[in-house]
Amino acid sequence: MQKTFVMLKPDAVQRNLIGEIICRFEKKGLKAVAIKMLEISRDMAEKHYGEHRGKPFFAELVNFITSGPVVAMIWEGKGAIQVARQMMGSTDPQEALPGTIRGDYGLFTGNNIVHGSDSPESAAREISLFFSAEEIVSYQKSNEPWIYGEGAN
Ligand code: D4T
Repeated sequence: MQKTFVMLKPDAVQRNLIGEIICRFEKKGLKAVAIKMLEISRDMAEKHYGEHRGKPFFAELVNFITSGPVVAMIWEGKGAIQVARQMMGSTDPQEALPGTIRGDYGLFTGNNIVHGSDSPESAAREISLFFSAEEIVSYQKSNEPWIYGEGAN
């Protein structure tokens, strides 16, 4: 099954949205295989957002993501990368549709609550940046046939 990296940004933590957002991923049927809270160092932030280095919002982005604790997670499931991106909504919360996380909880691009990997390559890179192999669990859930049909197990 595909794995994706999801991070609840400092604004989600400060605004008491951790449980609400985890609840959405759980209810969708995705499976949590790693979760931890941490403070991101500037070095790690610059690595995570390396593709944005040189853009006008880069310094602000690094300042924001290092401004308080975040929750780093790995969610597993069929098509997990695309599914999580759709659940998050557009980067700009003003444009994100109601029903998406950013559409329901955000108003400003700089503080857009959640990050999710945008491709299998970025998922692999971000997972290995934030988690060691020992921190990622592998387990079956008894509800899988109810999510994926009888072919699940
Ligand atoms: P992340 O990477 O945080 O999941 O966001 P997206 O994948 O949806 O969007 P992105 O990589 O284009 O942007 C990364 C991050 O930068 C902030 N940002 C972005 C910003 O502050 N101003 C901007 O103009 C843009 C484009 C928001 C998300």
